Amino acid sequence: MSPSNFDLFSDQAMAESVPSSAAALPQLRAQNLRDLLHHHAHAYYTLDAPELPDAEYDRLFRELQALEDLHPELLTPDSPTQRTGGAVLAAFQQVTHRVPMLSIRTETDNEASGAEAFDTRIRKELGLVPTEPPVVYVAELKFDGLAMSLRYEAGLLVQAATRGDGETGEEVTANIRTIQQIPLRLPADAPAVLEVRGEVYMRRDDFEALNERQRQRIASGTKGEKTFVNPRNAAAGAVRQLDSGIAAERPLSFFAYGLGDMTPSNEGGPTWTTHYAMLMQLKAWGFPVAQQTSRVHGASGLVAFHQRIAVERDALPYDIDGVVYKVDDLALQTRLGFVTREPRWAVAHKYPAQEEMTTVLAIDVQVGRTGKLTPVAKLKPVFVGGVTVTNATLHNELEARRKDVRVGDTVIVRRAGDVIPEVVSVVLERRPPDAQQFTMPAHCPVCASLAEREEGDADHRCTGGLFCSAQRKQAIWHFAHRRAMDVDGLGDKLVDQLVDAGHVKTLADLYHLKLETLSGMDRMADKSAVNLLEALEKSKTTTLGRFLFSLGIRHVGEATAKELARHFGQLDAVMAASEDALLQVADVGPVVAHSIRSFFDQVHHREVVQALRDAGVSWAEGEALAPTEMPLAGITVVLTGTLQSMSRDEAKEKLEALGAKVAGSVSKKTHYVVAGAEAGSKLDKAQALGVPLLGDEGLLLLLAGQKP
Ligand code: I6G
Repeated sequence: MSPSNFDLFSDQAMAESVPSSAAALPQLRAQNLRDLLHHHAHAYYTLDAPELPDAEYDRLFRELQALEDLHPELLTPDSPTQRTGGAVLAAFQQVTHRVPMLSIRTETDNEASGAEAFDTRIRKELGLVPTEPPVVYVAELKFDGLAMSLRYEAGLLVQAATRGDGETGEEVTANIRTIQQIPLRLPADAPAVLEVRGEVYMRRDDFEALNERQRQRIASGTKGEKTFVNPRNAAAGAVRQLDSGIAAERPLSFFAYGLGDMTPSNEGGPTWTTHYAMLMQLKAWGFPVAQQTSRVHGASGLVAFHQRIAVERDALPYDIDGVVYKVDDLALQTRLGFVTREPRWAVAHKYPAQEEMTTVLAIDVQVGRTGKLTPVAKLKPVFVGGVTVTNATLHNELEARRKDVRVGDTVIVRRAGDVIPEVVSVVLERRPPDAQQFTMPAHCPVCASLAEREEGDADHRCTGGLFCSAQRKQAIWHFAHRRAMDVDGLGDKLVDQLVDAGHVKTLADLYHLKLETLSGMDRMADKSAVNLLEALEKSKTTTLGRFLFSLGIRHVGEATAKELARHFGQLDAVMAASEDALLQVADVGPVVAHSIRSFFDQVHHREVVQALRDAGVSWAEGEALAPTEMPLAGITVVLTGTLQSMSRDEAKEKLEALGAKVAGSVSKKTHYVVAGAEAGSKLDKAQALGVPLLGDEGLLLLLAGQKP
């Protein structure tokens, strides 16, 4: 049907589509409603371009249903009301295909060379010499579904049959009628008899929604329900449903890719001479044809298509297992003919499967650099998505429980693109009777410290911190950070090497490193080793705030560490503080207080602290000062531009140590803006608001406790 056939359905025509005289003629109205509903179902399901709100479609549908109830003689087999299913069969009838449903040869080579091999074969069969032009092919998608033959007589869908053994299939018309994309009636220019061949499949989103509904049914105790392992399996189940009412609840889709039997109508035979033109004709008659279908030239065209679809594959809303190449020219197809039951002019070129079944050998718990515990399913090795997969993350305990993966289970593993492999679902029917539900261990499998999950957090974490070897590198890297102990020259790579070589097992080991050890590390010049030792020595003299921050206590950031130092004045006081005492510190809430308390409750953390003190790490311990007693208490300062006397970080630290608040933006509440060279918008804002401006000198006065 060309777009102009749809003029009848334009908004204007729709509004006028029921002349008052027609309302009095149920037959005309029924025909009119069928046309409207066919048109809008095609726009919605096949063209993906709805023209009518769902509610309006439903209203028209109900009107037709009411009319047919009132006048059963008006019911026609192509009525959209006949898609909903309902018929229950005792068994499927056998159907002999008038034109056998062929199978397609699969190219064994999954690489691009598979496409080249097909082109070479075709050229050889056709006796083409290299100087002759490239063969024109049609490249199509190979949907992961079920082959189906749709028979139309006098324009009406009369039969839908599965492939079966290619000669005889099963009649599944009632179920296939429920597929909205399949026309129940063809336009007048279609042949008198037409068999359209294609693939019935289920979209991934429809599959997920169906499985969710199935899970709910199972949970609510409905007997005989199960979830489906993949969209193909769900589609096959729906097609082979004896109760078409159940089939109607399992949304299927369809793509056309070829023809079977055909008797031209009186007006003459087919007008096409190529496969591509035939597909375009099917499209015009209302059948869905994959939009990716392309006419390409020669081996290079096939290879390019194979590569393009490999990239686009994961973004498609349905599964494909490969692509199909066909010689475009129908006369050449006839010349090429068949080998046994496979056309010589077509080949399927597959991609590696993205889902496979395997078994769970164990569920291990891995500890990440930040202490996060991750359950990982250890799988019987399985080749999926082009690689051998032996592990699949289960993310956390909640996720492992949601999927209910158990040791001994048979599971479906998916690996699409470069995404890490995951367990998609469990095949419950194959679960061993004694399989135990997974629970997270109470202790870290690496260091045996307590594993905790905070409220609102999905992840369990090891509380071993500095002591846990799985977290060692992260802990050392954090310790050396510029804002922590500020060990210049101790970067990630060097930390990795020192830990891997066993030179640093705990933080204090850093202060016992020897020049020879450091010089022996990769890309470590003698000079750099000397510099690092100097930096380590310098870092020993620090502040309590920096030291507390460097310990990497969970939830204790730089600002909280400074507050703790200011509040308690001495490390021993922090280490001894109860959660209640900790709650008195500005910005410390119950989660932070609990985290600090449990950190220092662990013997090995206290040992690390002692070892660092023994190695010479020290700071000026003072009496705890109430924040209000500090010289710059209540003063808010903003720093901008490049200062001459010190870096902005240094200025911030010194100001904060005296009780000032260093803010990031200027407001009316700002007491001073310290502006260095190339100060920008903050300076402008300060001037606009009349906030006092200070330079380096003013800053030094402020730090000396004098009013600038
Ligand atoms: O099984 C098939 C899947 C896809 C096909 C096929 C196809 O074209 C996209 N085409 C033919 C001609 C055959 N099987 C026999």
